[in-house]
Amino acid sequence: MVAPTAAARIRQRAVALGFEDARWATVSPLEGAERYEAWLAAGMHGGMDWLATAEARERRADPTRLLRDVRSVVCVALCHSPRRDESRDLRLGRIARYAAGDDYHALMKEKLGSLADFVEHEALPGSRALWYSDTGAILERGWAERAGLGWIGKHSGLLSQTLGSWFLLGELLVDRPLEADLPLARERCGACTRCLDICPTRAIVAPYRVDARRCISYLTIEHRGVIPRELRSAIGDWVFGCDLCQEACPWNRFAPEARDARLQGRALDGWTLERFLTLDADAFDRLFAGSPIRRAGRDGFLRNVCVALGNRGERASRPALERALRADPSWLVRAHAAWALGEILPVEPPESSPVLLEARAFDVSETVREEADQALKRVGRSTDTSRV
Ligand code: B12
Ligand code: SF4
Ligand code: SF4
Repeated sequence: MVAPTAAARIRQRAVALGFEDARWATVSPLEGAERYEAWLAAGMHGGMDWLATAEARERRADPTRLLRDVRSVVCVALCHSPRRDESRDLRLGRIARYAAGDDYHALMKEKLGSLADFVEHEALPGSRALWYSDTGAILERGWAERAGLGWIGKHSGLLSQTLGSWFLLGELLVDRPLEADLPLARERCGACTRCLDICPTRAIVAPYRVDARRCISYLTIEHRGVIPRELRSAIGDWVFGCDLCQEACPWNRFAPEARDARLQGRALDGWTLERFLTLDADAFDRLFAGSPIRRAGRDGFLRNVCVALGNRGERASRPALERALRADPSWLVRAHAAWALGEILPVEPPESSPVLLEARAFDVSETVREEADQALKRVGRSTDTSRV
């Protein structure tokens, strides 16, 4: 039998380690597994193929595939900063709050690893506790909802009355039962539809259902290729992730501050969107060492920067974009630089687009030539290349 104080001690230790909350759920089939299957069947995972493998699906449906004899799932919430620095956003474009500081995966490793140790050696000696956060084949929101950390909002994120939604999730799978769960959080979205209404790409296709292929977070972080042209303008100046559906949520008005200073946004003094375009692969890795932004990769991030500059439409950005279109080693970056120039040039005299003409005629990549052609059409130039 489990000592009745074990769960309370785990919760206390979790809070001491810097988590805002910790709750636990009993293991039995999760409603979320069916929702997950339906989401995959509709193709809403886009290019995130690792989510759809047979192994990933089986593990999500059955956590005993992760830890045989698992009896409890302890779910924790780690708050990141709820604030944005507007002057920084002006310089760098908008970065999702969770990603503006150090990589939370490293913090989870430290804190959850320590909590797992505590469970195995002190709270439940001889037990096994495995920790997960984000990258594991586990339905994190579904378990957190079951554990009573909060409810699933219409934007599909987990939120709570006391924490809002600016927090990340982590879990411990434990092979021992814990005492009765704490009461569940009541669903409090009511008739509100603010998150659906604000989403600029209409990615929340129905309450609780996000089509990742349209979500700015997916397009700027996980998506590896060209950003669909019809979605580019709606991305605005988000260069990594998107927070709009959470910003619109009334429950975030009183969200707490991050307790761990490593989750506060980095200043990146001296950097601007235009200067990001000078980053080569090594410089990118150095600048974003320990930051979630590395996930997008150098080419993906610079692609996003071009889209943001195109959407801002400022003439002062043109030299940086022209340099990128002429000389960037990545066709992906050149293609989006061409698009961005097409968004900026309409306010310029037509003869000021030689770089686009050159790219349309001579770039080795067909995609870049096509983007340059489209951009030139937008700026009203003839498609005649003889003047290059
Ligand atoms: C793939 C993924 C993405 C994809 C797809 C997101 C999505 N909504 O499915 C993309 C790249 C778009 C993404 C974006 C973001 N993500 Co993400 N992502 C994941 C990941 C790896 C898997 C999510 C998944 O399985 N999606 C498939 C859907 C079907 O499952 P689900 O998200 O669990 O969805 C729940 C609801 O859809 C619900 N549901 C479905 N139908 C119905 C119907 C009803 C009636 C109800 C009540 C519920 C319901 O059921 C599911 C739970 O059981 C998880 C980590 C993990 N291993 O779980 C992180 C995770 C969900 N992401 C997270 C974060 C922070 C984000 C962003 C906020 C980052 C940002 N600022 O840019 C955005 C938010 C976008 C959004 N509105 O969801 C956090 C969420 C924390 C929280 N408080 O909820 C997680 C848990 C990572 C972590 N460890 O903290 N993400
Ligand atoms: S993160 Fe942005 S794009 Fe994605 S669902 Fe929310 S508001 Fe829409
Ligand atoms: S914005 Fe409204 S509908 Fe969306 S999650 Fe928040 S309370 Fe729920």
